[in-house]
Amino acid sequence: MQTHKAIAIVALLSLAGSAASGAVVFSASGNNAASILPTVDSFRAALGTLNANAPGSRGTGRREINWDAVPDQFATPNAFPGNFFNAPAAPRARGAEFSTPGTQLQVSASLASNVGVEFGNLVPGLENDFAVFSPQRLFASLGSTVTVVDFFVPGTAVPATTRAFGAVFTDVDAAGSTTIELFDVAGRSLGIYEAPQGPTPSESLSFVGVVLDEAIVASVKIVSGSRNLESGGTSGDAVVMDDFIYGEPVCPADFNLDGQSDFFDYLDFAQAFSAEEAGSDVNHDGQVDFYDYLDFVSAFSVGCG
Ligand SMILES: [Ca+2]
Ligand SMILES: [Ca+2]
Ligand SMILES: [Ca+2]
Ligand SMILES: [Ca+2]
Repeated sequence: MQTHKAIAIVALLSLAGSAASGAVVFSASGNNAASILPTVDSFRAALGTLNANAPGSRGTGRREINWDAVPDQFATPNAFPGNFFNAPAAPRARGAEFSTPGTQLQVSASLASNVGVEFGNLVPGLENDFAVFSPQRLFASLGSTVTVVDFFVPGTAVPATTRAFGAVFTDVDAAGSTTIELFDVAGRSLGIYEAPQGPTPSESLSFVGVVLDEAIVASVKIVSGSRNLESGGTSGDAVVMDDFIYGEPVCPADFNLDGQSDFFDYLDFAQAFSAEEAGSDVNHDGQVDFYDYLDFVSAFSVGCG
């Protein structure tokens, strides 16, 4: 019997001088799903309602991806298409696309497929290093430990922003090996946040999630460990991903966040802009000026898909 260990930390960070005026960080590690679930659930509660996996932005709430219903044809040993969860139809319209500077993305096999669960097909034994938060599938990049997430109005090609992102990882052995870094629309970093080290040498789970007070996150760079998964061996820290949980991707033309772009958004923006309200700082550079007006009009002309 393994001893039950769980670490949960909720920290308030002040990012003075940054576009992110405040960030609330949720992080935990443990030797099973139950041990990190309270922290994951607190993060979920901070984001709000789980929205249906349908096209269009709801303005508020959250979306999730647990990889488990991905069909075998898009799971290991086959590559996973990075735009799978931004298809223009339910249940795949979730507004997140994935890429890697490595060779390909993969989702691990189901037990029924007989390929080998938890990436044991890539290197025998990996299934004994990893555990699942949601059974049975996990997610990984091959040829690199970097995975990039870009947000869109779900089911469309219209870029969107979110106020929160969190991910579950398994088998984080080295402190600092696994991080998420949030970026705004201009590619400026909004901070790097570590997934905590697991309490056991194998099959641990770790979670890190960050909530900002505004939806200014356009992309996330994930570094999952320090060993390319398929290379095997013992050097570096092999880490893979499970559930992604993120704030509803918000359409830049939906100024009043009611889930649609219409003339009321234009009126509300014009009013906020003429009053020089902080909310009309559309490009989040700390000042309200004509560039914000240009950016909003440009987004408004594109609409929300
Ligand atoms: Ca899963
Ligand atoms: Ca590891
Ligand atoms: Ca609106
Ligand atoms: Ca501005």
